[in-house]
Amino acid sequence: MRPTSRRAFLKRSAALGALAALPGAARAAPEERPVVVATWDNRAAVAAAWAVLGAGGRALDAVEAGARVAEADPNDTSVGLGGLPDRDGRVTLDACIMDERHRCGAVAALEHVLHPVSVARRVMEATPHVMLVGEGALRFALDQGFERTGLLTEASERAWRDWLATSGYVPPAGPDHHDTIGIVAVGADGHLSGACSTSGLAFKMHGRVGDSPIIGAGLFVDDAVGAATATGVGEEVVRVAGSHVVVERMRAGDAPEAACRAAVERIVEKSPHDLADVQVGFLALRKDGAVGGYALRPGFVYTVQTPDAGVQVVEAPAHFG
Ligand code: SD4
Repeated sequence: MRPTSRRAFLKRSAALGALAALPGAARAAPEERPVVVATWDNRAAVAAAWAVLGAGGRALDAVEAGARVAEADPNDTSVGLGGLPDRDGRVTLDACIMDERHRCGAVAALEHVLHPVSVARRVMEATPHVMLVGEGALRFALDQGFERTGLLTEASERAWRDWLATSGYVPPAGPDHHDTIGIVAVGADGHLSGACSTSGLAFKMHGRVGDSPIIGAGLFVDDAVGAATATGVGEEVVRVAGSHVVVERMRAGDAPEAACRAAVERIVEKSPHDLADVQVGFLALRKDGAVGGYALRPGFVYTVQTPDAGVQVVEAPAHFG
């Protein structure tokens, strides 16, 4: 544990004035730990993770606890219970988790299980594999004692039926419905972990998997450097292995926000698609506790908690500002 006083924090912030003053840059100062940061306004999830970290717990347990909060929230329409279904009306979930030893687990297109992040952790801990999908993932989860449950709520079923009535059965590609949780943390012991959980793009084709369960795309952790996670249109993130780009840029010396900007710019440079309607946001946590984010377009916020600055919801700067 490395307790930091407000005065020490201010002194460091002054020394790092340029970083602290960047528009949208979170005020987490280097050497401030523990730190937890999550995509979007996920304050309840961050609080759950913080409770684990504050008790001296592992970052891995913290990010799992945080992701589980979003998964159980019926009002979060992009994750777990109440997540908007695919175009066939089925809620299919994607999640992954990664720890400080490069151990990782993932599930994709998993149905009927409330906490895909915990199934992903079980894949990591109890199998020789990294990812299980669909029916196999469900069978594994049930074998492991996870309960089978319904995930479609009245509200999400109504939203699906409304969409069916007008959509011509074409999955939307726009920037709506983004609340996916990507959550990364560094513990007081200086070790990093991350998790990501989503129901994917609303009304997607059945079987579609985005970036969120893909190690290197929706999440990447390297305990020597930092951690990164992504949200938004997963196809664009997968195309550039986005979270891996962010971590590698930090390894090369970029600050977290600059590393996220580099990944966004990679998408802008490489995408074969018109990005007019597309949102992608990256979030990065460096091993020393510094945090930053960057998005394709305005509106991407993230929630960060540090010992001295408390909880902040920060809007990331954007490429198409
Ligand atoms: C996906 N990246 O499945 C996810 C969607 C998302 O907030 O982030 N929504 O492509």
